[in-house]
Amino acid sequence: MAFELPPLPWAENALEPHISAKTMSFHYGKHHQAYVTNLNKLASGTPMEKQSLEDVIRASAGVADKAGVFNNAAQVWNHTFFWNSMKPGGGGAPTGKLADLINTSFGGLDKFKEEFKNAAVTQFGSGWAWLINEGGKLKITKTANADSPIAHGQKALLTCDVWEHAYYLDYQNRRPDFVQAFLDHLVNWDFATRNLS
Ligand code: MN3
Repeated sequence: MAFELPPLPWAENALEPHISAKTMSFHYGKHHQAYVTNLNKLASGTPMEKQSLEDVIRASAGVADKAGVFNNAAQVWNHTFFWNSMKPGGGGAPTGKLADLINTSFGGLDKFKEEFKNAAVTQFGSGWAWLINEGGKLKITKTANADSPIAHGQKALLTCDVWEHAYYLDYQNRRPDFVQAFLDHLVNWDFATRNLS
């Protein structure tokens, strides 16, 4: 069975004015779609066709002649996770258990946002910033290019794509403004909470 481009969880213009419909049409309709198309070409006629996306990522991570498979499979997974990490009218504050974990792990929501923004802004070149759960202790990480927590046995709660294609049409070189908008207006705490269980 071929790998598929999952539907967006909201309309392409739903995140405006923070992320434009034009950015979404390229980012989802062209970039994300291309990773799916490329992965299917690479998987065609191999045992990968019957594997889950996560298994393909884990099996190809760090394998020299599987770099193309890894890059495309991880980017398919990372982007689907990124769309779900945002919602129209997002931002605000987490509640319940997640709020408690943010407080105990970072010393409060403002500290979390500061640390997440710093990771996202200092990722040199293309990559991702992540909130991950390590057995009840939350941590912020960053990965380069296509690299994904799936490849490292980590449990992700949220991510922000900091490849230039994620923000250049709307923010040009102002990555910090994009990350701030993600944290203040887009982040989907309900999705992060569901990932806790
Ligand atoms: Mn991207």
